[in-house]
Amino acid sequence: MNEVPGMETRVSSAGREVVIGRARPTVLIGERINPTGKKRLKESLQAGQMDQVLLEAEWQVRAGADILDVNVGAGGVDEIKMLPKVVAAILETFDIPLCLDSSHPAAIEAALAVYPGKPLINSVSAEEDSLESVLPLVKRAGAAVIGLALDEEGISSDPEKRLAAAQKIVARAEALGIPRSDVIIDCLMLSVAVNKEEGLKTLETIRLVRESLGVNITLGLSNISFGLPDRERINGIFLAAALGQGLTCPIVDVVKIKPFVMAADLVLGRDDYALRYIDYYRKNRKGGLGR
Ligand code: THG
Repeated sequence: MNEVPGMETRVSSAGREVVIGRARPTVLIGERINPTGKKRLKESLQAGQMDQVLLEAEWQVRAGADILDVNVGAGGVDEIKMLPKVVAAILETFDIPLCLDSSHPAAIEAALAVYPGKPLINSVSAEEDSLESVLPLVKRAGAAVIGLALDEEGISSDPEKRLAAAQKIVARAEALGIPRSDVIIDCLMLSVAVNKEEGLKTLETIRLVRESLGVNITLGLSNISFGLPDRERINGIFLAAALGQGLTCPIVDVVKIKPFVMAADLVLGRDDYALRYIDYYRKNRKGGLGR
């Protein structure tokens, strides 16, 4: 009815462009280059070695990741030194757009200096400090950015307040000359083990952001199942609901979630004559999809 039209976000590496938009196949941002909960990756980063990073990158690329999130945050790791080093090592081997994930703007700035294309920056929030430190970097680099729908008061349990935070980020980006199409909103996801309403709140936030801003939308999907058994099933089921509402580029474990995405794109009208689904099935048929 009064919904604003959806828009497309383009990100790139040296030789590959990825386009994110609601009329297109779901874009998967691979989450595994992140030392949280991964002892070997953490130890290798602390030692300045790239072998584990490249192994995680290879798995995700082979599983069908479109973009790789790169986060090197861990005790004993100097992010300003390591983020550019890891970014350069990945891009030497894989021609795939990256999502530069750090809570330190200085680390993002250092990584931007070695990045050859148009990356995604993860992230800015509606907090004044964050807007002032991150958006100028996004503008100068001509990058795209993930905006977290939270402000000084944290993650609101009210979807309208999350929308207000998203609106603030978009307005401040546009005021600096960053096009709205280069802002991707993270509608935020908390565990349903803590509060049964979390899934519904996130779905309502996605609807509000889609209708009022038209921008692309991401989520750290696996947060929904934190603390629960059989997380893959929960993540896959919620993913379908969120994609139906307007999610376009979730941050996920691509190896585990890809089969669900192929099926979701098929049933949500993003797969002409089921060609992508059938092609994926043929290439992975040993024991069925994803096994
Ligand atoms: N929004 C945005 N960026 C984000 C998040 C988000 N970046 C970080 C995170 N959330 C997404 N990345 C991860 C990375 C790892 C895991 C979850 C999300 C993870 N690790 C396993 C664990 O903790 O149990 C352990 C390692 C393993 O996979 O074996 O789940 O929400 N914008």
